[in-house]
Amino acid sequence: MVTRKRSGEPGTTLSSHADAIIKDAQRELKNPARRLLGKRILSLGGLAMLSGCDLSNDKSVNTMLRRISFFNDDVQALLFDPHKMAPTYPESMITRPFPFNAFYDIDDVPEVDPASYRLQVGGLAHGKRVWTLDELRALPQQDQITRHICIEGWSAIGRWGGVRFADFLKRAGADTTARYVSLHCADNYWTSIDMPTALHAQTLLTLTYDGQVLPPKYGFPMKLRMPTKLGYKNPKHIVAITVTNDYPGGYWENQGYNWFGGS
Ligand SMILES: Nc1nc2c(c(=O)[nH]1)N[C@H]1C(S)=C(S)[C@@H](COP(=O)(O)O)O[C@H]1N2
Ligand SMILES: [Mo]
Repeated sequence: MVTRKRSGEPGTTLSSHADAIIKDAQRELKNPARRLLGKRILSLGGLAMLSGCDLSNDKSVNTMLRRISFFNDDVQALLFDPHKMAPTYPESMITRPFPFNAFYDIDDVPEVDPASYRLQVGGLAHGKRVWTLDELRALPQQDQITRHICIEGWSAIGRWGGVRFADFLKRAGADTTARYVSLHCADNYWTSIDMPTALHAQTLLTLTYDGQVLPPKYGFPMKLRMPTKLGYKNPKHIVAITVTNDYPGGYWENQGYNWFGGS
């Protein structure tokens, strides 16, 4: 493998990005606090070899970045502690007003009709497959005040209330040995998460925001809130949940955002 610079160009953004990612990964692996990764040191050799890949075409750069990103997912999954709780905050620290964000403008927030709304459960699940809003509201509820962190560089503290997702998955008869849960939204946004995060005690299928019915801008009628994951992994307006072993990707993930997306 030969490293070649594109002639006549001051160095491509993609390859310098790749260098930065490789340096970060190497630093991470050298950190003695990351002993857990001992088993993974072998992969570092593979990673170092990748840095010598032919960076002269986008296809090879993309392949390399994808490999690094999958490696990064594995590392994050390995470091994820299912019993470690994300910080919670007092009511006085709630950010008001809480910011809105989506891949479109606030005027284009989808309007979901509560009467005809049905949550569909598909894939590896043998329990109840269709849920009305009233049925979701009848399940045991709890509240949490946590920090939402958006990759675009802002964070905010909010209060969400709803059903523990682990409880819901149990009632839906989900196969919790499956790898992924994918979440499809009324605005055609979608994302997917690893099963350990789906079962985490703070992962809530939320129906309320700050004690009120979840408003449209924050995801009416239902949003999955995970304080252990970045904002883009927290889908709003969910209409379908699929339990699967086939990698489902996601709206932003398929455009390069890291899939695990831990915060
Ligand atoms: N359905 C849907 N869910 C989504 C998004 C979206 O565009 N559509 N954007 C994500 C991103 S990037 C962020 S930061 C949060 C913003 O949630 P908020 O409007 O409640 O602050 O929603 C996430 N969930
Ligand atoms: Mo975000």
